[in-house]
Amino acid sequence: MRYLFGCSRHMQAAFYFTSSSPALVSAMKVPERGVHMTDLAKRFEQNPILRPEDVKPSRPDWTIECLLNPGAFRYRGRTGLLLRVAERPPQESGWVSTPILDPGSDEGVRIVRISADDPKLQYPDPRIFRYEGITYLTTLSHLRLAWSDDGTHFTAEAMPALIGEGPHETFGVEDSRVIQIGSEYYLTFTAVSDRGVAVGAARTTDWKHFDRMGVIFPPHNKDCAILDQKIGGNFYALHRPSGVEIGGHYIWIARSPDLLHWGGHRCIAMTRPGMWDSRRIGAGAAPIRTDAGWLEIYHGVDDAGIYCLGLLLLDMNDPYKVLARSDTPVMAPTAEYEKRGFVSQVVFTNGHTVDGDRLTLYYGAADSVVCGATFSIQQLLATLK
Ligand code: MAN
Repeated sequence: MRYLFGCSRHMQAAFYFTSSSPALVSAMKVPERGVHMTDLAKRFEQNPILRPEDVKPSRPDWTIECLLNPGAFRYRGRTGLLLRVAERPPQESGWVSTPILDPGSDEGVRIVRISADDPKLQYPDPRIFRYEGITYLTTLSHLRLAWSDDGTHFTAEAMPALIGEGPHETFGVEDSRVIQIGSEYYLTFTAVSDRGVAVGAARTTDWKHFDRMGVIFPPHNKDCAILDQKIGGNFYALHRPSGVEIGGHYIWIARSPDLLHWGGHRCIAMTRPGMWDSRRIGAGAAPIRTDAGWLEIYHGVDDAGIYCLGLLLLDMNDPYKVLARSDTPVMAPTAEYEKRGFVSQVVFTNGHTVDGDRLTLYYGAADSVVCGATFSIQQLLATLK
């Protein structure tokens, strides 16, 4: 038996279940890219550096479907990644099931299980489904630490570092961004629930104890990247609210005296029709301080649903001012592990480390595995001239 669902996100895609293969299958044609670009990423030879099978599921009877989009930082001479681990119960033929955090239940988790041929089920995208007026995620994500001495070979911890807590995170926590201010690390992440998609924040000094700071940007908002230095007494954060009927998925900036109370919101970058970032854009990791200004690596999605990376350069003393922006991406899904996966044609980053001119970017490839690549910061800046 085969169940077919239309797909609006990728016009070329169909997602179906078969009785021989119970897992969700994404059958994707790779569209030809019409944009001329120079891919400046030097991908690690070891890619992918972490795959779902390298990590223990948080429950023995669950499957890790995707290991993706890590925050990155340095701590006591080592590189740390805060991985997003997306799990669910093994999928049964003819059924869709996803876990939801439910503090009221015995195990703290409830499984939503729906017959795949129920006419009320809508499956527009491998990441979500809709049923009886509620949009669910197909997986439940938590954040897990992995450590490395050389920035390339990582070992993941056995237990989650952060799992969803309270009513605003019942569908999980995703895609962390990490900055260091003195001895304190400050993280932002996507907090998902039936109440919406919001930005949560937490602080730590030892990567063992986390001080939760609650929701800092309410729904719909994600992709929050904070500058790691104050300018004129304020912190600045890039964030991505989404317009409902008017507007779109654009990058905004806000300022705060204390990393908790944010104001002075302004939209600084919109999508560009006909270009590589025509459908949606969102910030990556924290902007990098350079001689030319704050360099931000952001993701853009085009009309075919392809996720690429490009640059925004913000004024050093007034980050509301955009000095330059990439006309073409600096990295696009070209490797096989970026072209095919849970969501095909995706390079997505929210974590990097910087050592002089060398930028080491950690990224999720095809929403399935974690990879690394290096760039020269001067070479990136030169593309903006
Ligand atoms: C969204 C988020 C990311 C994901 C990309 C690509 O931006 O859900 O976590 O990596 O889509 O699917």
